[in-house]
Amino acid sequence: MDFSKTVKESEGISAEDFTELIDKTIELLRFESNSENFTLAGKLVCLKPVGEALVIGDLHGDLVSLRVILEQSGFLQKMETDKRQTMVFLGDYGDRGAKSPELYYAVSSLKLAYPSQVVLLRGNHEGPSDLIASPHDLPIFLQRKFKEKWVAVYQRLGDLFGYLYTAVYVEDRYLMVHGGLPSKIRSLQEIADTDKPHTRKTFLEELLWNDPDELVRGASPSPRGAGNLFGKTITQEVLQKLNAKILIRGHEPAVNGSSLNHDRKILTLFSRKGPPYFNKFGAYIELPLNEKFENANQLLPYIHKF
Ligand SMILES: [Mn+2]
Repeated sequence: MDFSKTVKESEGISAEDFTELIDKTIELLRFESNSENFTLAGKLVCLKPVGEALVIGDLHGDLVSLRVILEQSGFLQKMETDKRQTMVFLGDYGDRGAKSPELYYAVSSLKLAYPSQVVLLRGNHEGPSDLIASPHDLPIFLQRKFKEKWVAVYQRLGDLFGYLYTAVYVEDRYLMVHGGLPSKIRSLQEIADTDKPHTRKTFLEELLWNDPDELVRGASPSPRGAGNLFGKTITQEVLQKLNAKILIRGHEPAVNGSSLNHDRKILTLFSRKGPPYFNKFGAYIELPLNEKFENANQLLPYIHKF
């Protein structure tokens, strides 16, 4: 896939063609089944421990950073020569960046071009319609781009959000989500079930919105207005219950693009740059999935910043 071409396309695209691409992505996700690289259980993607995964954090309409990541890593070529290479996005593609519509176009195009090698997770900015992140300026950027046709495009994007996955799991290794760990979660099945309405208010909200906190004991309501802050003991207990060693998540900016929490059991990746955030660098990781690591300190050699 020629990513520069996709970027150019995304810039001049009509509302009709944009909607058509989103529709195709929805159809693909709706009928998606197990592939060479992953098995699917509801909203959970179980990645096989083979090859490498390029994991990308929040992008928030920063198309330039996505381009830099793909160029610097050469990962599209790697995916083309080796079908066991996978790309995982941790969600939050839109809002806060002028290129938000183009970013949804770009990640949808990647999924369509490499269906068995790309995983799109849901961020809190792709939340359900009754749990919308604020400020939510995607509608403004859509309106600028598509004029009076923006509403239909927005509705289809909202439909797409409902088809995105909640988490990636690599057995005995990683759990990847946008936000963080719900204190009361007991099994992977409960993550798989986050497409069911009864789990919506409990686990989905927390997986999309939670943040680790070094001082909180247990869990306490998040100052974000949704989700919780969760403490170190929750990280230990939940990772053990789910048979994972390290949580990889996005959601929070970090000065150097990445940060560690909770005795190095949590890696946060933030991949966009520029206002309104203060980070000097964006970061991503190229993770060898077959290797077993005990803590995120051991992942540092695989993190790249830009
Ligand atoms: Mn977020």
